[in-house]
Amino acid sequence: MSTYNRYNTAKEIYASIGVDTDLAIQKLKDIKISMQCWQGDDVRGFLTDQPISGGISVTGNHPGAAKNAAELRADMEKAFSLIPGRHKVNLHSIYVDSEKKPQLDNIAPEHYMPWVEWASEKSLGLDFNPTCFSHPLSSSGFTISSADKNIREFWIEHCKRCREIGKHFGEKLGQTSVVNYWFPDGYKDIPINPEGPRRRMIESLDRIFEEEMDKNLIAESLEGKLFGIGSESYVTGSNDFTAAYAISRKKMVCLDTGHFHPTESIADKIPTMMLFSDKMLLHVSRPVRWDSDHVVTFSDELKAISHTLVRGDYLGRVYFGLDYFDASINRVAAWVIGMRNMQKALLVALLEPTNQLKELETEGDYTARLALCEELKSFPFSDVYDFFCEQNDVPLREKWLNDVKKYEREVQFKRA
Ligand code: RNT
Ligand code: ZN
Repeated sequence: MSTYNRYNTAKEIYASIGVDTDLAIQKLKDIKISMQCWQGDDVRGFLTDQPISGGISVTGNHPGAAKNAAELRADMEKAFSLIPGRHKVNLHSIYVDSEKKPQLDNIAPEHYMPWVEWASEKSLGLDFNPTCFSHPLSSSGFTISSADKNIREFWIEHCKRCREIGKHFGEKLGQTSVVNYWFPDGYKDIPINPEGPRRRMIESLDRIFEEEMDKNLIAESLEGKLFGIGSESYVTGSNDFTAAYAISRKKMVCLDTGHFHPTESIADKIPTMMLFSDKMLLHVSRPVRWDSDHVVTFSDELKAISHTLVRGDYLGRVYFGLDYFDASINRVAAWVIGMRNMQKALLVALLEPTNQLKELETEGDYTARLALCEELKSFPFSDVYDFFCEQNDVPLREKWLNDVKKYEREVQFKRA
């Protein structure tokens, strides 16, 4: 049966429970997901040869990682050609693309010019991140909450410069640039004075954000963390600290799905956050036992998050960024898998008769609520996703893998 015919059958099935598949597709098309550049080169960047540090790590040795910005862009283009829709690219400050190699407290928009030109040509948005890890000045385990004034000043300046760059991206591309702040600061062992670093972090952050910036150009978020390797006992920017700071300063909270206890549901945190802030950022990742940043799968948690977003009508208030790095598989495939999974989960949620379910809940008919939710799980959403792929000229189902294998043979494996 053709994709179109399958779609029409699915459309009828969904229509029988009051769901408009055309509308769901329309909404899905408008959702931009920020694709993390750092999946393409194992979070190395193009500034130094420092190994990755700061409580995060990449494992695997699949050949063909991008070695420079041109290769990284080519790889991302390949991935985008296999993902329906127009999206965004998430850069870290270490992805400088210029002759000059500036210090992190010296970076400026000029060092990212080719990225802006490329994004503008491809109609992509650009997001940005300070890189407060993998650097000699973060090797003590502290950055903006360090007791050492020189260390604090260096990272404050770095973050201020990142804001300027984000603002520049927003101006040049006509799309809000999301700048996300995350600090690895913490103690391996139990601190006597947990308040000290947090007070310093507040002071540093207030200085970073001193200058008001146009929220249409730059939307800023703070990402908390449970722990990292080397900060097992204490993280200055814990979830509670970060959420409280962000809300009190009218910044966004970034919830990273890898930064919580394994049994904690992120889906349930979103509606609470949305009561206290206008917008938020989601870092979609997959923790396996810890914040291991595995490739995002089509998991129950991902679906639960998507359901929460649709049911609460939060889609217009949430920015999406993928955040994982896996070097054990083809890096382009890793992007495609995660991006398509995010879309599929959102589509499943968009194909739900939300109002009907809300009514059942209000009436107290929990039997029908559960029965319908369970039946919906085996509705033919994949026929709708296939149709969406076809409309967007990208391969259906597993067919995209052929393209990646070919690219791997012809491009990635030929790299030095
Ligand atoms: C680390 C955070 C952070 C990073 C990226 C590379 O725990 O999740 O978002 O993964 O900045
Ligand atoms: Zn993250």
